[in-house]
Amino acid sequence: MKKALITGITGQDGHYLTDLLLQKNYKVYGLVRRNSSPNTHRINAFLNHPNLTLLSGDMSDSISVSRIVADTRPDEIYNLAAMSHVGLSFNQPEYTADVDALGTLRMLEAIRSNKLEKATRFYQASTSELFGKVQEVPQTEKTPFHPRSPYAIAKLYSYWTTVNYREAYGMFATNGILFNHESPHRGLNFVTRKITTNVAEIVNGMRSHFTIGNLESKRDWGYAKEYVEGMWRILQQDSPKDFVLATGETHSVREFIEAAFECVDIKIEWKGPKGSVEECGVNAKNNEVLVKIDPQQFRPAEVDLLIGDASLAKKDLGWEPKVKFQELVEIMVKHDIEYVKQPYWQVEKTLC
Ligand code: NAP
Ligand code: G4F
Repeated sequence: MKKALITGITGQDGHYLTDLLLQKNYKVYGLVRRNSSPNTHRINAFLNHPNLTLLSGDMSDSISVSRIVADTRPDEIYNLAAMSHVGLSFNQPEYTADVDALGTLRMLEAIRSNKLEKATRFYQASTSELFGKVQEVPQTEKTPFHPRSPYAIAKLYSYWTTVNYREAYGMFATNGILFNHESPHRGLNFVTRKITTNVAEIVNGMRSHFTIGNLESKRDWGYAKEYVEGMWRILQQDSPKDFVLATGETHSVREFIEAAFECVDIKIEWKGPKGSVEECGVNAKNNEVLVKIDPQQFRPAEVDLLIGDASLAKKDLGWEPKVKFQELVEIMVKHDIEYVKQPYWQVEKTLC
């Protein structure tokens, strides 16, 4: 039985990867950080699984990281733990660097100090945010990086540390450069889930409108469930290599909002000067304002356009995403229309 250690197991990708690896009959260990309230809601369904063990640790603490590697001696490590919110990283740059940059170094050193360089395969959750102010369209494994946030800069450190440990110590250490991937398990303060939960609340008569930041930024949005399959395939190759995972389609935040409202038969019309804070989205049927602009949601530096070319993943991994933009929006809206009716939703949204 193969053993895998997942950091960030309580996150969106952690949920889908745990599900996948348990189905593949792995023994799964999850590094979980201490929280004052339970943070395992996404993996509650697996908690009684005999092949899942959660271990207390924190990526900012090299002692716990090293101890967990020593105790578990995993065949594969998926390093998903991160302060993953780009906007918030501008407010918490030092913490973001500690966890997202040095956390990776701590894990790679834990592999070395436990003499597992030749035994343990390492996957680093790298990101399309590395491309930032993009140098070419679409972005591939060869596109130069230009990070635009403390988050992306911390992830750049981790990207190169992973490459360096591969080259310096012959480790099977790889980067998955993943473009945005979403799902009903996405955190509530990422733009897609923010939109789908707010649309769900509007259609259920629980709110009249919601606010949003930059409508123009474009992202290559895929379905998280398919992306964790790609992570696993990256670690099953004969030799370590870095891969882009993406859909090859790009859509703006504005288009995401329009598509989400379309799922509930509302056509959005935009009123007011385009790109200004006076612009708003109204219900074309009755002129009711449903979307307003909140300048506080804009970032000090924005990533305007991401679109990935995952040809290498298709060729080498046989990985190709099936769920594209429209279906993804439908999956999320359909889920959230029921989700916001649950009693704990009111608590959850105030905690966000
Ligand atoms: P997520 O839902 O925000 O999950 C992040 C995970 O990291 C959570 O389990 C969180 O624990 C954990 N974590 C945060 N700080 C930690 C610390 N100090 N020690 C231990 N664990 C810590 O993120 P995701 O969307 O699943 O993304 C997974 C990874 O892929 C992240 O590294 C992200 O940066 C990267 N990535 C994501 C995307 C995307 O579109 N989703 C694209 C490219 C790359 P709590 O539950 O306790 O908060
Ligand atoms: O949903 P977002 O916060 O995701 P972002 O910044 O693209 O980062 C996500 O994807 C990365 C991969 O490219 C991951 F590495 C990272 O960990 C994370 O998972 O924002 C998407 C876009 C941005 O341009 C943002 O400015 O939406 C824009 N936006 C507009 N209004 C908003 C809002 N973003 C958020 N979170 N909230 C808003 O109200």
